Amino acid sequence: MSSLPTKYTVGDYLAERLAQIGIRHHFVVPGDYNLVLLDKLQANPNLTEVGCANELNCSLAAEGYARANGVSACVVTFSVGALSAFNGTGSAYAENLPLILISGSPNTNDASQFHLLHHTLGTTDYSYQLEMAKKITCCAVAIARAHEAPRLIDRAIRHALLARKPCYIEIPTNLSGAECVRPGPISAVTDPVTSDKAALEAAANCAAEYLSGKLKPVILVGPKLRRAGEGAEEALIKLAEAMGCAVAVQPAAKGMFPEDHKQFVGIFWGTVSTDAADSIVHWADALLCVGTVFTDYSTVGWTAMPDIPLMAAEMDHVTFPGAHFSRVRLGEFLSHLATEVKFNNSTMIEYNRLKPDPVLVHTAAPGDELTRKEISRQIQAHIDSKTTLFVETGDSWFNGVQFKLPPGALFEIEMAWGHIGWSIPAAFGYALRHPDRKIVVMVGDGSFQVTAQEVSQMVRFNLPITIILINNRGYTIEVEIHDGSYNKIKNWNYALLVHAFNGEDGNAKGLSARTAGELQDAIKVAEENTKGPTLIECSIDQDDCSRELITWGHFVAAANARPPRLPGV
Ligand code: DPX
Ligand code: MG
Repeated sequence: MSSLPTKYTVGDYLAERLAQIGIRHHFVVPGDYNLVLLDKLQANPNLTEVGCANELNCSLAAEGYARANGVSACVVTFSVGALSAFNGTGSAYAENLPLILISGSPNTNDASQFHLLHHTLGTTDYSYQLEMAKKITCCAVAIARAHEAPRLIDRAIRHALLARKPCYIEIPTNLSGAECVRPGPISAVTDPVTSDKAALEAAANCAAEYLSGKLKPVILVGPKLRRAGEGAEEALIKLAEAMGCAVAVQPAAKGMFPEDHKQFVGIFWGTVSTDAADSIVHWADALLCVGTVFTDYSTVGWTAMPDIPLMAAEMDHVTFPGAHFSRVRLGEFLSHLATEVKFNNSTMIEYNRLKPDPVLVHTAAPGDELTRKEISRQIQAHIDSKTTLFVETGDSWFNGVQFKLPPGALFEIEMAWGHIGWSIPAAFGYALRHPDRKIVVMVGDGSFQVTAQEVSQMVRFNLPITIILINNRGYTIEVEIHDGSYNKIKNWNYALLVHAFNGEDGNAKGLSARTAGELQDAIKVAEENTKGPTLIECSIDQDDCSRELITWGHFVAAANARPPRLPGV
């Protein structure tokens, strides 16, 4: 700690807070409004600066880092940078990830002198970026004087950590190096809020009583379970075992309840569910929803919205039919309820009757043309306990949720925000925090084209990420929702592109597979390439998409096409 400054500037203060909350890498794109700030962050020995190709990718890389680390930081310049970074910030909001968006801004004298400035809208009101940030973060602050910085920085970071949402900190270019006071104990920023004891007790009693009056309880797990942290995932396993009931999982929560657990009954995704998850969820007479998110996508165009009253256990409150309890932390609630519930395995008995037999998977001959099913078969064999699988928006979602995750394997999906191109920068950010994990990305050709540059950062940092690029020549998921010529895209030579990213010193490998044998060989190359990313372009027929995608697409299209409701109807 001896190298930490004795006199603090605003930039030093921020750097120290980022390091204290466990950030080891901060993602940046430089610009003249943030250069002094970047110098200050660089000077902190506990932070490593990670440059990104553009601010969209920078924000999505930070989004991925927050998935791995629990919190992340993205540093950009005013407007031209920040407006692009708002997209990844929106993702962090929708996906419940505390991403700290930090933007440089104009010199504090310029607004009062009515100066027109570069990188701005060409008006002299520079508050618009802060106003926009307020809509997509849980706390947005603009530092106008150095002495306010400690209070505002601490406030924004604490809000983000507690709410599991992004925050925004704006620092004028002439304040990053301005002196401010030293930081106080970090516990004031990071200490968790604990449950209100009376509310916790009452919520658990109420839930236990409600469940004891029901015959067929089922637990439905949603993506906010992992985001809640504080031991909520472990507590859920204890509760499930105490209840003995079936546990279904939403697609965005895949892997948050172990798939090898005997009470796991599949992914509940309406008519495109895996195993018999939909049958058992619809058979239930009580549904304990733990961190669930119901959207048009997760409910298959609202066709799979459960039609019984829901008991919703959220990150910081629980709501049951007839009662609401504020300030109840999810982990504490689940642990407490586990000690009060009665064992009732009726839904497991029924599920074991309904459970489909394992599907026999056909193995293609080496010379056979590559198909979607053969790609999945080979990836399934490649997934082990150290794998984290990223599945991109597109048919990769539907192929991804079908995988059987062995213990320890992790699954990442961005189903709420659904930004095509997310998986490449997000996997890059995630890999920096977890270099020990075997990271596999399944991404479509259309998505890859949005953020392809970030493969060059995987090259720069020697990250052995495997990218399975499924080239079906266009936006197939959109074809199933609503077709038109706009769903066609320009084909690229993806394997060669990766070689271009190598420049003179990279270790990336780019391969293309048209047959089952070629894919097998390419996966071997990826396994042996420990010094950089390997991209395998898998060419498949344009119409070779999952049955689930087509079915889901039809229902989502129908929901999109509902005619406007007339007033009073
Ligand atoms: C769009 C989507 O090639 O996957 O499997 O072929 O569908 P599939 P691709 O990656 O194409 C993706 C494409 C265009 N969605 O089908 S899902 C609309 C969209 C989005 N995000 C952004 N822009 C448009 N989801 C940033
Ligand atoms: Mg495609």
